[in-house]
Amino acid sequence: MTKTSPIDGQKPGTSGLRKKTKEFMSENYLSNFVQSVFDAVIDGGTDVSKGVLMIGGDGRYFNDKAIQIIIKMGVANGVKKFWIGQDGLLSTPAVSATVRERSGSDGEKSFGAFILTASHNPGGPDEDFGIKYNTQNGGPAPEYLMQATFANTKSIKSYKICPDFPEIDIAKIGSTTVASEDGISSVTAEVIPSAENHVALLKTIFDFNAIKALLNRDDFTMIYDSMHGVNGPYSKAVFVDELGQPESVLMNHIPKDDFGGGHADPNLTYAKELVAIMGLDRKGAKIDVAGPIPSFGAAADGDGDRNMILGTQFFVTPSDSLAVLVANANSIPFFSSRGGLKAVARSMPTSGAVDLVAKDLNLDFFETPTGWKFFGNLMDSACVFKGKDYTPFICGEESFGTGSDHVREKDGIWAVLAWLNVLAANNPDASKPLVTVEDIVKKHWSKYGRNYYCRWDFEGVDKAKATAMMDKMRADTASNTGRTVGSYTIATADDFRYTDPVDGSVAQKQGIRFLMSDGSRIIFRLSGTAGSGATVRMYIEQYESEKLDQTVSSALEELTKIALDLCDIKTFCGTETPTVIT
Ligand code: VG1
Ligand code: CO
Repeated sequence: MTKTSPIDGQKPGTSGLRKKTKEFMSENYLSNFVQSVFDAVIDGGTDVSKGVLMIGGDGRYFNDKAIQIIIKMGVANGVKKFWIGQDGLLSTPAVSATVRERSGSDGEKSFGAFILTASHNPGGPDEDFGIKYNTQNGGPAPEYLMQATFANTKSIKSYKICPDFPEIDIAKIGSTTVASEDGISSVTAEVIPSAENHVALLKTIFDFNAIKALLNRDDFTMIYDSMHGVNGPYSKAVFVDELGQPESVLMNHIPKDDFGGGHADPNLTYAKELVAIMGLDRKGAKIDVAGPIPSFGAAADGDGDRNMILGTQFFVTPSDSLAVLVANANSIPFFSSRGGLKAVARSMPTSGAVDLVAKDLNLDFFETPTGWKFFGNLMDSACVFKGKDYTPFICGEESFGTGSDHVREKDGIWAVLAWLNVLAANNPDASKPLVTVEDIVKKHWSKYGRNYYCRWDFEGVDKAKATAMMDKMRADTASNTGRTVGSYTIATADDFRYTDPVDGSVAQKQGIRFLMSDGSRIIFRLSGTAGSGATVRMYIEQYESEKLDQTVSSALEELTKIALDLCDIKTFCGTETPTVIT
């Protein structure tokens, strides 16, 4: 037992706890949180001496040290077996896949995992670190477990650690067994290959032969930017080792503990190297490029759960990407072989493009709060909660996250392979001209119409001021309802509230919505992943059935002005200029 006392501000956000690395490295910070998780997990009825605790991360600064601390604490808390990703690396979707798929030599399975990541937030000693806990289904810890964890952080008095447990060499695959002093029990820490289980799973989902044939066409080229995050080894395993592509299709595929000084966030602003190669600028407008442009470009974030999809001089918004994948899902064996896609879900701020497809194809449809944990219950509805079966299932968020019920996290490389599988299905004959990413999206718009959409982020604003701004809009929902603003009428202004249809839990204050009478929407949220300060997110959407070829900024010009007026961010936060537009 090591004495400690509560540290303020250890409330997990949208996806775990994220803070400045230095704060995480300060005395007891990590240990307090980890002990609070162990206590919540054990109080929740998990016997941690049975089964395996998995640990891995996105490779950011402090990843390696944190792993050794968690092992020593795990031993002291009764864990007998660990699986650790080689070099400390496990992408978020790979953790989910490995928890679900891996069996040890005695048939043992994992009961949970610590993932060391702050996702797309920059890494390094002066940037961000993060930690999240996933449970036995491979998904993020549910709300009640995180609430119990947070409560524990506020009353913690001591934590358990075995300081003498040896450091594990995480660079080498293999197992280390340490017997207890009395010789009665032993602890085994096994370093496992990071990509093995995830890649094996992906191979059962997609038609790798069809994808290979597409990639081998003379008129098809691709490039995949891992942004120096954890995705590098996975992209190599899939595209080079399995699909036989040259290493030149991989960009920035060597993980670095500071992501090469960049911001490993796959969007038009931060993936600028890739975006330029694909012939676009940060607004998604075409630029002149010397030489040929690849047919397909993609990028991943720090922990490998996000994806950006690009065609030649063409950006696919994440909301459109979700809708197109749903419309084409049955060309992917994982869905067709199980009787076809059954249900879809999107987070509330994600555009309604997928809603139209769900309606057309008569699929069950759900609108959830932001964050992947809400999708997990829907996927587990039958197998865990004995309710209706919503699988096969696809879901996604506007924040470059897409996935299915093959795991319980969003999965960056899954989305890239899904697009390639859909492209392959649209190009059955290699002697015919290539049907491109742009062709597929435009055909989709001509059938369903287009949801013009953008998100503005105001990063690093003052938290108190941003909160005051949100409080004002919340207080004004009733008086705003029915108001006319420019050429729009606010049909409903509210604060999004979600009742989970599977377990009945209620999530409140999930975002201020202005729902216009013509179906357009303006939404405001405060980010739950900012490492420090606050980030205001403003989401704008307008549906058009006819005018399909406008630029996003001109289609959304009036609504954007209205949005800035409605929130009055200028007065509250002193700025009207976003740091990122996606
Ligand atoms: C953001 C995104 C959200 C996503 C979350 C975790 O959350 O908006 O859609 O699920 O990040 O993604 P927020 O609360 O900052 O808006 V990741 O790739 O950072 O784990
Ligand atoms: Co991520």
